[in-house]
Amino acid sequence: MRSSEYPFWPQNFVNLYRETDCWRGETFGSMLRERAGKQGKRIAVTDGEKSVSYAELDRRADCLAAGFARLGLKKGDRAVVQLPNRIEFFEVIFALFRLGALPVFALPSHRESEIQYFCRFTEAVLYVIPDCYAEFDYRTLAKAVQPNTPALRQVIVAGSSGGFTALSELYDDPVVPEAEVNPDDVAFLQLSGGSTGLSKLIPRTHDDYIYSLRASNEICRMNQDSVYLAALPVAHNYPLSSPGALGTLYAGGRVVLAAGGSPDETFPLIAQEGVTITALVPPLALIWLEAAASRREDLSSLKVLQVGGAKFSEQAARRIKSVFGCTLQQVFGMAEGLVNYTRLDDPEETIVSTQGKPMSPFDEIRVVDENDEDVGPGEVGELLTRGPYTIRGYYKAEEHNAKTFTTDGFYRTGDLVSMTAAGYIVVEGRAKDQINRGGEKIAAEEVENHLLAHDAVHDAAVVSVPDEFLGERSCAFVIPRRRVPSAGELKRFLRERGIAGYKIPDRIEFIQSFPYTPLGKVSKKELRQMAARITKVSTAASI
Ligand code: AMP
Ligand code: DBH
Repeated sequence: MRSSEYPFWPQNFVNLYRETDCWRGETFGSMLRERAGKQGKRIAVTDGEKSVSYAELDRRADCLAAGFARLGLKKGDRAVVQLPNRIEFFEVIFALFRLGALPVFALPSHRESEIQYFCRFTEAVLYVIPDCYAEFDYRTLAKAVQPNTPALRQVIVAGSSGGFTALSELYDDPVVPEAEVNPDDVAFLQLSGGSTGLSKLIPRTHDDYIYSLRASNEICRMNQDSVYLAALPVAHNYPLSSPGALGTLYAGGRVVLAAGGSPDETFPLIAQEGVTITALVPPLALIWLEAAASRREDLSSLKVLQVGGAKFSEQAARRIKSVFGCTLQQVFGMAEGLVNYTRLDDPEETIVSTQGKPMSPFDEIRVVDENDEDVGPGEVGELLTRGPYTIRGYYKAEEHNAKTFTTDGFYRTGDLVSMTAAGYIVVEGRAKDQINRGGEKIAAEEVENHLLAHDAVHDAAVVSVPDEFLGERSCAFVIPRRRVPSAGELKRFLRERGIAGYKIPDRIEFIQSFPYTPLGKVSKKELRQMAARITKVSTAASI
């Protein structure tokens, strides 16, 4: 596995992280086996109706691993997993972990364009989907993708198979997996939001990810009595690992799966299951704040409400404690690794006004200017980081890695931050060409490339516009060729190209030419200002 496709830590760091007990030599397979041995009867995961105990989850993962092996799946093979918050998600990923096959964590909102890319780029041999979810039939998506993905041998459906292989038919009698899985093997590929073109894939090892769970659990005080509500799509790094569903399983607690994050879907579950902790993105936190006043469910079991994925406004942050009677925890993390938390016993001022501090004493942080020189205390610069659970490079991305990582292995986060005197991070902006739409990241270049495929588009530039609810929305500036298409036509075109809905620009503006920087690059800064002005005018006009 130690190939240039999966960049790894240099030996001196490997030694350090082992000596300091960060990397303890556990795997996801062994972790579940151990919990099943110690507390087999306790519920591991429930959706409020169906539940699976630790012993059952362990057993079902073994059965499914045998079924996958029957299909020819081997250690190191990739499997694109696109499952919503259902118990099968855990059975599938633990089965893959047991075989040493790598889940590639697609999100339910991904469509043909993203899925085809994941399948092709990783040469995935399996693609696992639900039948239908959120009024979308994933079998149709699989049918569209399959002819263009030669390595893909099987589409597996959790639910009614529609001509593909049913997941339910793969629970064979357990067999001993052929190959041993090692703690320093890559366990899965997580997705980055990306900034240049398509999402990059993030190789995370058992050792490094399990360390991040252990460190998260300590900070979030997770234990056997913790009940974690997955309100966000559980394949995403934040609800998966900060401490998320996997952190909860590591602690021996109970994971409660909500099909969606709305108060209708989550509040009854909180009351029924006695949820103690959950994770939200800022727009969802605003919806919950709004709903709490008029709802009757008893939410008093909730001890910690995490908000992260995008910057949470201080004003809204101040309301959490009084409305929910629990502690707010700000979470500033990334699938590449580094996660920052405010601590549960931090002063309220720190909790509402910062995005926390690194979870591990072995996280190394630098805040630098354009020349990679450290900025002064309190000044704004780009955040660089390196540590025991932060990758040293993306999967199969040598050229990109050379730009995104310093020669001594720091990851350039693309986030502009300042540090308080107490070492807490405040997110101040972004240097990367990305829109953060309420926690959903959009790589501007990816959408621009799709727009450029349209006959009537000469050039395109996508930027963010401030938005009270989502934090940011997206605006595409388009220079038309001779004929000016309508905004609706372009949005339809993007949808037909099969991109996730959140990437479709909220607004499309036609323009004769772009503003340029003195160096001759399209000035996104000026375009952002223009977009903000246009939006303000049109919002004022509609009031
Ligand atoms: P990704 O690399 O796709 O996993 O996305 C991680 C990025 O999300 C970070 O680099 C930040 O830009 C953004 N992010 C995550 N949490 C926060 C937060 N609490 N405040 C501001 N930005 C955040
Ligand atoms: O936005 C993220 O990617 C994120 C946010 C909070 C994350 O990956 C995490 C915590 O682990």
